[in-house]
Amino acid sequence: MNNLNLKKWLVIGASFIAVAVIYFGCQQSKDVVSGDVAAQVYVAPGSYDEFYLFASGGFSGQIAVYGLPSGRHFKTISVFSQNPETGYGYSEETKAMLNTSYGFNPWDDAHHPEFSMTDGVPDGRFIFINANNTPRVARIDLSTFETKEIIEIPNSAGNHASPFVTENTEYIVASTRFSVPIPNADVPIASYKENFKGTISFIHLDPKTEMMNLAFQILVPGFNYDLAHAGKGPSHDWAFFTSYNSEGANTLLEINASQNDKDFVAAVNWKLAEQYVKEGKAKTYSAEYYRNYYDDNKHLAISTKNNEVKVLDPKDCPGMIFYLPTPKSPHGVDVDPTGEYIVAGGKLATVIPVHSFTKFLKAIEEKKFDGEINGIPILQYDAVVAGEVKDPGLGPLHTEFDGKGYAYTSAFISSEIVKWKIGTWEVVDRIPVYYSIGHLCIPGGDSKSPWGKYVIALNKITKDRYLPTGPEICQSAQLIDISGDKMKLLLDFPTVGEPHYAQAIPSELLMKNSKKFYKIEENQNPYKTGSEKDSRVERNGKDVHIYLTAMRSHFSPDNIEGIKVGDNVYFHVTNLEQDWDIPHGFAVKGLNNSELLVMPGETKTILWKPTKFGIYPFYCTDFCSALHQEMQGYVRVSPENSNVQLSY
Ligand SMILES: [Cu+2]
Repeated sequence: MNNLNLKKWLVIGASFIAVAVIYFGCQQSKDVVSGDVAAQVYVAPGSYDEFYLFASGGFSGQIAVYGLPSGRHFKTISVFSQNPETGYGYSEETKAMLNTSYGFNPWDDAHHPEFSMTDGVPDGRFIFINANNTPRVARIDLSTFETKEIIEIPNSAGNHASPFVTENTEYIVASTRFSVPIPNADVPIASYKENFKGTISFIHLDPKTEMMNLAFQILVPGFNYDLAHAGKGPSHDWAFFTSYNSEGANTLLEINASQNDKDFVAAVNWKLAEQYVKEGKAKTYSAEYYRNYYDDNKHLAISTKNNEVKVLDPKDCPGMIFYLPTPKSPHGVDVDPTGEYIVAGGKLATVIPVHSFTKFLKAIEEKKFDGEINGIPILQYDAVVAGEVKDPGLGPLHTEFDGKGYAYTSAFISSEIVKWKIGTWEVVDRIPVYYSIGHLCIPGGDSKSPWGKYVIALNKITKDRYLPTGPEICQSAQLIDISGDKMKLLLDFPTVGEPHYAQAIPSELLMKNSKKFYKIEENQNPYKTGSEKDSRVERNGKDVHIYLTAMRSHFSPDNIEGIKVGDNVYFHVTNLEQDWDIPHGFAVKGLNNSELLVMPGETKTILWKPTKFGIYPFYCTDFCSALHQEMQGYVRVSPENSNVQLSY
């Protein structure tokens, strides 16, 4: 073959490959997304989505709110991280939300949102979420989409197995991923087996005040407690926690914590634990932890410090906690809508083990134990297991339910969702996801009564699915229709931060309670300015308090003189508007801080410490009206020793 002929063949060959790629490529994408998909996710302009999806922001420390089926991003709720977009954690009123026993803590890693429930069904009042790094649980009010309360959890590290709620939100449960000395102590790390312990915490939600309070903790062996779910129906009194590292390794866990064929699901009878606390069986440990509460009338966060916690030792509390052997390094633990089946996701297991609650009770009665650890009886695997789902995909992690007798399990390594039938344990369908799914979410999918229309895959890796954005590509959610026999992929949408877990709820449950503005007459902020005529500037030594009002389209006062270098200038901005969706913003040149975003009827304060004399404009940062651009003012800053009088 001469060169020309070779070239010709190469061209023909290349063309064939190109055609084949286009053809098979199209075939593949047709197989993945077909038919009337666009119509199923299209929410026409002006129309509302059917569900709200609340996804954890992972290392953003926040919660992102999306509509379903559209995947439109509506809001980022500030929870554990400062947010310069709203001033959360920067304004004087909100800083205290981020107080901890380690000081002001402006960031965390948020993983698992969980709705409050009534009778085992999400009720639309609150959503809770955990902080993993500096152990905390937050409560977000779903009428305002604002974080209302954050409680720190002492004697804990890596608050991963949290915050899952009992059937009527009696308790929010939390457990330690990292075991540590309890109380914390300066000991050699190699003394892990001797000195390190885990805890399981029960946070009580007061039904009247709706405030959180750390009711008690249970001291458990030093494993890594990973995830949790409370029981429901017949298993109402119980909560279940997965654990791995029953080996007690403290180094190179990928090998050293993967030795045992089975680790454990810990089953805790919280009703009995409650009883033991009442009977005085708990020991009081000194432990410093904060509770931060945002008062909606004062528009102000208040921190209180607690100094002790009640701790139960399983050795003193028979019948309170049992271990269910579970293959192998289990991750998720999920309870089906009937409350009978407890499904574990062994990330290194070849099957999905499903425990039976009925068999579990019977095994306890018949004392089918295989020894004990630190006073916790270990049940025999065969005595508690209801069945195993064979061939569930590689790396099964989490399971949600559709309320029609099926379970859906995410498989991280094989990047798929596997649908299986409860009772027969047979796999009936599987669908690839793109890629490396962690959690998955069916609206109400961990409740007694799921709205089983969609499953949302929460994916860690999206290489080749989106436009490149530098070294980091977004994480992603995928919407999958589960209304028919076969799962059908409908939509990909990128997420804010890492969506570890998400929960969704019908929009109608939240829309009707949505708060439109705060009543100005109910505003009890100590720096409130009730009307424009009360706006003023007051000096108290080096502290200057500017009582500023905002109303379309001006600030009052808007010319302020007599501020000096070295002053602490507090801008207390009250938004006098009494209408929906009219926030005003505030920023002043050279402000070493975030902006303020002030909702109608609210007062918010930002601290400014001018370091150079001159003229400093301030303005409204949130477009509010046709004359928004006119909404501005000036501050004159004079040298420290100047005798320019205060005027406004
Ligand atoms: Cu404005």
